[in-house]
Amino acid sequence: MSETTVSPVAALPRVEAARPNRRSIFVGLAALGASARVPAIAAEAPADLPRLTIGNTAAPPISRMHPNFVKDVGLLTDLNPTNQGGAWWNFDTYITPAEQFYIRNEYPTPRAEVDSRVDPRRWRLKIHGDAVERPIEIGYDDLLKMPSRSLISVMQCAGNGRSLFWEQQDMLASPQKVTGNGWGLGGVGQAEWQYVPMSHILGLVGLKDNAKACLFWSGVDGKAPNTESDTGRPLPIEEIISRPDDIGLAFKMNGKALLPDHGAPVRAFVPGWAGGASTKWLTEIKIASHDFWVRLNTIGHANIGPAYPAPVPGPNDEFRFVKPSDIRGVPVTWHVMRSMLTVPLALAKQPLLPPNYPLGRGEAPTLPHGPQLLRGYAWAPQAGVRKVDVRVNGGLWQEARLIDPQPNPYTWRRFEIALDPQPGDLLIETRTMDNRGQVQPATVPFNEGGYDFGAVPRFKIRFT
Ligand SMILES: Nc1nc2c(c(=O)[nH]1)N[C@H]1C(S)=C(S)[C@@H](COP(=O)(O)O)O[C@H]1N2
Ligand SMILES: [Mo]
Repeated sequence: MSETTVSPVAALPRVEAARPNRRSIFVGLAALGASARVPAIAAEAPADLPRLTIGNTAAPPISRMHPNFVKDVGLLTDLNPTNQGGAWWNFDTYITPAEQFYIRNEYPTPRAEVDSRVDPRRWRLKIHGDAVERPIEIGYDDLLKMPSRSLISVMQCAGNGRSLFWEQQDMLASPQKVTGNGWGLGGVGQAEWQYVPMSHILGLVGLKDNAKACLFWSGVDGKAPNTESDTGRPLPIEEIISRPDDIGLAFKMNGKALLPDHGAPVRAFVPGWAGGASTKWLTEIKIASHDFWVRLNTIGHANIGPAYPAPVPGPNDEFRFVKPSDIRGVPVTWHVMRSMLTVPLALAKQPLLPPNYPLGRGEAPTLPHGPQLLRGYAWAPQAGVRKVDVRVNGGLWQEARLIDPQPNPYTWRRFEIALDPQPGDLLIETRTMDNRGQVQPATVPFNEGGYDFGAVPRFKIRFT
């Protein structure tokens, strides 16, 4: 990666002012109850959640506090007790504000008041293993004194877009049954991350020639406060050596100290890779002469299916909370290319709709007919986005206008396309081409966990 340091704020493209506000063309559905305010209650998945709005940013914000998270999750889709999805149809900005940023947890967010291990004054990070010369242990203040960089990057769950395995590829029943969170397309956001690069950390501990893998581990988030966690993710050491200034230990998100829900005080930051590699509430880094097998590269976060032959572990590999027979597929790594329009998906087939999803089952979003701009986002972190094409009802692909520059390949770019639809239903598809000239495919092979849905997404819209 050539450009790794981006000055905060100044680098953020500002394009809003000159263009017509797309928001003004959106109408809320009558049944949305857009102005309803929810009392700040601590119930789990209340059945009577008001639905999220569609593009109506003028509506008063819906507040929703949840016992398993610290921030207000009122603008997020209530997937289940530990996962909150972004409402991508309301995304408008280049950088995703914290209140719109998805949360993907295995367990409730650990809080400093309850668990001192995530209190910045008490936090400790142990860096050790048989492939380092000088094991060290550092505190938060030590980390803040180290040289840091900042990078704008997408953070995305590998399971983002899983809903489309159900909607577009009918993978609902054995032998092609996909299970997991119905993210829609909201398991993604973009932030500016400030981090101490691994180049600095590796210099401190002294990397030995025998180094094979690096495990980022959180000993903190568990089933109950102050218990042991089983969450973390290894990377091949070559991955870090090939971009040691891009991967690091993040302590700020969008210029502010990390929020508890996003890994405070310190999380791993692995731009371009599925979010599972960016271990939150980091407490241990182990660099070893062997590979590691954990939940998030075996049972979870691995592509398991006929198209994905399982790797074979080495004789000295380390297993944490899993066993060799749990290795059944290919661990997810780099994000595949993606694109999306900022309209909600018509979800007809997925097993569970989030209770506050703005549309009923099978319902398509409605927009007034006539001339208008539709907007979306595209990202392809492995090579960067070259262009985005859009087609309507299976017609010719037309190039969309890219709005944002791309300061580094890990960032997304907004795009827009002008349409003048008559009343009626349209099927709109979006397709990213990356800088290698590859485009999103029409379908992707089956995998049990529904990861890496990189196929062309289809958006059904009813113009009235
Ligand atoms: N300790 C810990 N780290 C974690 C997770 C977790 O559950 N526990 N979830 C991972 C996954 S799967 C994703 S997609 C990202 C989500 O980051 P976010 O919640 O800040 O958006 O965190 C990763 N890091
Ligand atoms: Mo994830």
